[in-house]
Amino acid sequence: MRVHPEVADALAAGRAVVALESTIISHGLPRPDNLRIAREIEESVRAGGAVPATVAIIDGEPHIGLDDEALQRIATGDTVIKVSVRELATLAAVGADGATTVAATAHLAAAAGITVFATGGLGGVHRGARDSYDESADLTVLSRTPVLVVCSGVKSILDIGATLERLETLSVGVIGYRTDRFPAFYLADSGHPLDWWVQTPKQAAAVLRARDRLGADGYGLVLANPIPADAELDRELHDRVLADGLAAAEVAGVRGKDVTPFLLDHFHRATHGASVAANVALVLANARLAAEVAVAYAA
Ligand code: PSU
Ligand code: MN
Repeated sequence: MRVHPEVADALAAGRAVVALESTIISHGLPRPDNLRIAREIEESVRAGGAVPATVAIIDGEPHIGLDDEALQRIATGDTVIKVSVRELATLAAVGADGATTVAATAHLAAAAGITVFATGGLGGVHRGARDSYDESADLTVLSRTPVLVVCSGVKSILDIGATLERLETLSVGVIGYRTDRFPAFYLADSGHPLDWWVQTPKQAAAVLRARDRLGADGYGLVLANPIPADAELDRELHDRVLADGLAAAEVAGVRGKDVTPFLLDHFHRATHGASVAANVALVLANARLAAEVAVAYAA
């Protein structure tokens, strides 16, 4: 594992670091804007006072923090593979480039000693999982990885209620940020209530510290930060595009790890960029909040 010198220095000095995933760059956002957005996400972490550590695999080697050349490779490369935890060893053995999912990023970040992690949305239980068994490894990995993931909930391409039930079973704590409703990525409110919420980054850091003291530190936590109100997608457009996308995936017979990128791409094309704008707004806000939590946790 290669830790970028700036990240290594910050960790050694006990300063705030925020891990960032890279599948959102390679498979979650359209080109060519994805590279610019990846840089903006890192800037947002810096604006919040922390050091960004974007995680990806370069020539088979996990990198914790990317220089600009590596970031460009992940954003523009034609052979970058979406990697979850189970593929890390295979990719290392063959020496290929990979973009890490929430699961793989959380795993590598925790191994490097990073606790706070920002992304757009988590993977979860897919609609129809009763038949397909399609549930993201993000959930099971979070149940054994001591990170706090700042995200805007999960997309309604998933079964949100089932995802929340699984998070409960897996002992992953879910805390709202200034909300008592679990967010649905493009929409601030999924309709599902939350039992717990915090009002400040300091309070979120207090939960992390208490967790450390109580020895429950093998489990992940989710800090659910709703999309800013002025960036929400129009509900009617959202519902229509969602229904079309699910039908298109069914017709195309999309399976396995291609399902999420397929649906994201459908959303981006069918909303003519409105979903990308929403995605960017929420991920920048999450990066900023994660930095503030990391700063409070490091203090
Ligand atoms: N949800 C999003 N955008 C994304 C992803 C999920 O809104 O880019 C990516 C993340 O990297 C997440 C992964 O970890 O998809 C989940 O994929 P799967 O459902 O195949 O586990
Ligand atoms: Mn899946």
